[in-house]
Amino acid sequence: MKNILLAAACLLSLHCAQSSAQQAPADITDEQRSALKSKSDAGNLAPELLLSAEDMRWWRDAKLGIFIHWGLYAIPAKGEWHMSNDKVDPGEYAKLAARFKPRHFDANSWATLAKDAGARYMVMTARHHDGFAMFDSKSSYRNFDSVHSAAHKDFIADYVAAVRRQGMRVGIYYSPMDWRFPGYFDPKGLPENAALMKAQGYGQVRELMSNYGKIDILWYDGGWLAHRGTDADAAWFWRPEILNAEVRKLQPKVAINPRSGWQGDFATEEGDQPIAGPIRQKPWEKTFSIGAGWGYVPGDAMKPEKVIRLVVDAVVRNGNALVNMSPDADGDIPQTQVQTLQAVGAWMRVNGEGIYATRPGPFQPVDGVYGATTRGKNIYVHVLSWPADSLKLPALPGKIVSARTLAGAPVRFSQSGDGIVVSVDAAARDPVDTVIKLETASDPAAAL
Ligand code: JFZ
Repeated sequence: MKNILLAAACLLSLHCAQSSAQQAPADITDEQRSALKSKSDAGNLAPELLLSAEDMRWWRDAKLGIFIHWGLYAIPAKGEWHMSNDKVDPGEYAKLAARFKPRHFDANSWATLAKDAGARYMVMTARHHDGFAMFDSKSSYRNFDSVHSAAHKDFIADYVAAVRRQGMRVGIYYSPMDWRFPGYFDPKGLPENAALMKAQGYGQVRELMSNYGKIDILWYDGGWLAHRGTDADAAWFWRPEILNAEVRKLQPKVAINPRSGWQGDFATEEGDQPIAGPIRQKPWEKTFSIGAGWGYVPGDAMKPEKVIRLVVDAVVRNGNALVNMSPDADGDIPQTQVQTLQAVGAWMRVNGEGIYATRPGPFQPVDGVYGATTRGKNIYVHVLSWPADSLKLPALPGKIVSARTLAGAPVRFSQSGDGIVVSVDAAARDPVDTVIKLETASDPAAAL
């Protein structure tokens, strides 16, 4: 099912300006339909709200974040779209709150795991499309928040404190749309009910941006209406330029994603399909889940090799990776996910020098073969596969003075006006990415 979604998303992204749900194949689910919509953004709306390059530097340096999808949907364990997919009546769904009492919730263990995986920031669902707030929310329609659940707890408060304690940046995910409101499905026919949903959205964003200290990332999701049109198409209703102007007053430096219908400080790409093509101009973020769903669904975790490959393929193209893990109803991260993230962390400890605080270039990536990052006089060539015993790279003006892999193995190299040829003993190659550090006599200058 994930594959159908991805195939459909890729197909429609080619025509994203014109694409809309009406043109989507008729036999896809609402979840797939909604995914297609985010492919468009709101163009040039409110450019004055954009952060400066200087204010986005930490984000571009950070490269790896850990995402958490956690809410009432962890109890039925059918994913965060359960309420919509299985047509659960909102009144029935609300009963889950009385059962929400995670016995092992410990935000510190989550933040420690993320830190050990090599993450520099985290993003957690403060409220998903089901409407249940994981924080103390006075603006919540009908007190549908975690303080009024069996847990009687503000989970976002604990999460923010734990992430800060690990020295990471703090991100908050928030979905303006809420399936509990009939006005969401028919905003023109039920304008008063839709207005209640909008007021809740503005109120909750204000709470999240006011009550938890400095917030570094605001990760919107679902500035849509009625499972139809694009985020931008729904901007007449949500008025994201007004909402985000308020956000900027409360959190002047928060990095905002594009899914409120406003263009955003960075672009997003969703799903675990391979990343290809040249270096992208606007800073962007690949996001995918290592679990069977975004929210907890029993099943195997993604293999660490695949996670590393997606991280590297994003970074050599000017991107970050936001990797989702899914705590279960007790607040435990499934062991298979823990193992994957720890293996990613072990790789990052050896190879992070060629990832963190780098910029893409000076070579354009060659899909499936290599990509490059640079910082100061160093170039890091990420070799993903060896077409032959050696690899040929484009010519460089600066002279290479030394070469070795980040794992410490020797690298043979030759340099001429024609290009550079490097080779590493087969036994010293990394199965996912052999990172070769080339030290040059002069700054090679990043591509961006
Ligand atoms: C959205 C949510 O609907 C989903 O539940 C999850 O939270 C995910 C992170 O975000 O789903 C999307 C949104 C956008 C795309 C795909 C799924 N997209 O742009 O391809």
